[in-house]
Amino acid sequence: MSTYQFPGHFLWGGAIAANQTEGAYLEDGKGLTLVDLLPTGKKRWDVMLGKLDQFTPLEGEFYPSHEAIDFYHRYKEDIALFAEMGFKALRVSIAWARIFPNGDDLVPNEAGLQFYDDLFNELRKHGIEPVVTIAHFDVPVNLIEKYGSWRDRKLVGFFETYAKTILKRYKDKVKYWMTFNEINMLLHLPFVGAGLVFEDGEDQKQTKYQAAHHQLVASSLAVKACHEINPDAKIGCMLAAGMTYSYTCNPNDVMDAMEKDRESFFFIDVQSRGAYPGYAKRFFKENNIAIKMEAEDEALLKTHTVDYIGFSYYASRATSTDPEVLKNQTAGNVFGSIENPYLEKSEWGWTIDPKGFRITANQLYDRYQKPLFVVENGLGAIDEVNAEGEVSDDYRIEYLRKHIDAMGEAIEDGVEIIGYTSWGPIDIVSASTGEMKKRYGYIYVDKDNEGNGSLKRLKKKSFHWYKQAIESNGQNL
Ligand code: BGP
Repeated sequence: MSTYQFPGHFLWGGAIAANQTEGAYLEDGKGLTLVDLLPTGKKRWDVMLGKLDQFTPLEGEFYPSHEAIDFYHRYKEDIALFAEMGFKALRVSIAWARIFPNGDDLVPNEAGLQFYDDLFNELRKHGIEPVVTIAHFDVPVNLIEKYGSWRDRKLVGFFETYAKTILKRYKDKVKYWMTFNEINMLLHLPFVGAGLVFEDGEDQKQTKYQAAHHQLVASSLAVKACHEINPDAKIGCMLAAGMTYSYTCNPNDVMDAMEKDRESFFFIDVQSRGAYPGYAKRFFKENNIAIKMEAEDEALLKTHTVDYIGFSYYASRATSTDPEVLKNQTAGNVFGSIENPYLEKSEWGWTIDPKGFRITANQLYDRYQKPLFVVENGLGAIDEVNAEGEVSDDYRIEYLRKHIDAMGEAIEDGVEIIGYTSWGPIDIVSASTGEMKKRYGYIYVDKDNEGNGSLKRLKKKSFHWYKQAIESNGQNL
């Protein structure tokens, strides 16, 4: 029997992103974003790593974001299902290119603005709080082609205009905001995180950290604007979290694990504490990285820090400095990791580690002393519709039960957590693979990897389980 208690106004719900869900990729004036250029398969990875400089869509290739699950036209039906589960919150993202199709337009696209008005109205009608990510992996293509994306300081201004536009427009409808989804992803998937495509021989580290600086400044400008526009609103950062274990108690391994975690904390240290940490300055010096700043940047970062720490947690990582141990790399992870013999893995090689979730939450709270918001967590798995037309996803229930329990334990440890929006409450396109077969949902969507299917929605077994978890405020798991 658990001893923990979730807070009374805990924001239970789910999280989706525009580019993985909406489809309608050129409808009502929307411009192309980088995700619209990501096909399925191996080429997707090449582009995501910024390896290709030619990313024109090719005839015959399948681009999953183009239709996704057609949420753009079906959101009412989907929101009704979320409401039936008792959702208190839905995390969505706004597609930058629905609002500014080219990213550098002088006036916003009214049809795009109207879509999100309608979406937020629908959520409010069901008593569901929208939690909105301003940028979730979808830089407008024009900004990549014309400016080289976030490597150019001009992106800060374009982003600020976009952020101010939506912060103003939805100020009476949205109370919770987030700036950049998984901001640390910029280091691992530079095209997805920041639209970066590298020239041959380019100093990639220099470019990435300069782009990171631009995003950090842009993020603090959004925080500033948010607080000015609506002093009651809360705006957070968003980290792809997951702690790194040291493989042994050898201090070299422990140091290595600390440094790996700091690659990610670096971003949040700036967004939450308001300054570049000493270890980052040392890293820049040792790697000949020179960040170009403008006079007001440091003051801006210092003054406009985030209100809460949003993070995703799927898996933990492990590291070693022993070349023999390093040979045992796990496949399928965006973050490099060696095999952890104590943990099971998902079909995509992601470790299943609920205790790591509790440790991660404690780590983040110890470090930042700000409310945490778990804005992604879940199990990507292959689901089968059985002969009775049902999906018995007990493995998913098992994963979520253990993770929600671990979150309860973290709360009992004294960690302040304001909400939990599990990833992909309805099946959507996978970000890393572009596949439909990697499913996270409580609601099944009839669509396959090649884009075939009726798009019909079907409640899985986990639908009823999550409903009861929410109803009991996390007591009945
Ligand atoms: C995070 C992203 C999401 C997402 C999730 C699951 O990195 O913020 O956009 O999709 O991971 O990843 P995947 O879809 O690759 O399984």
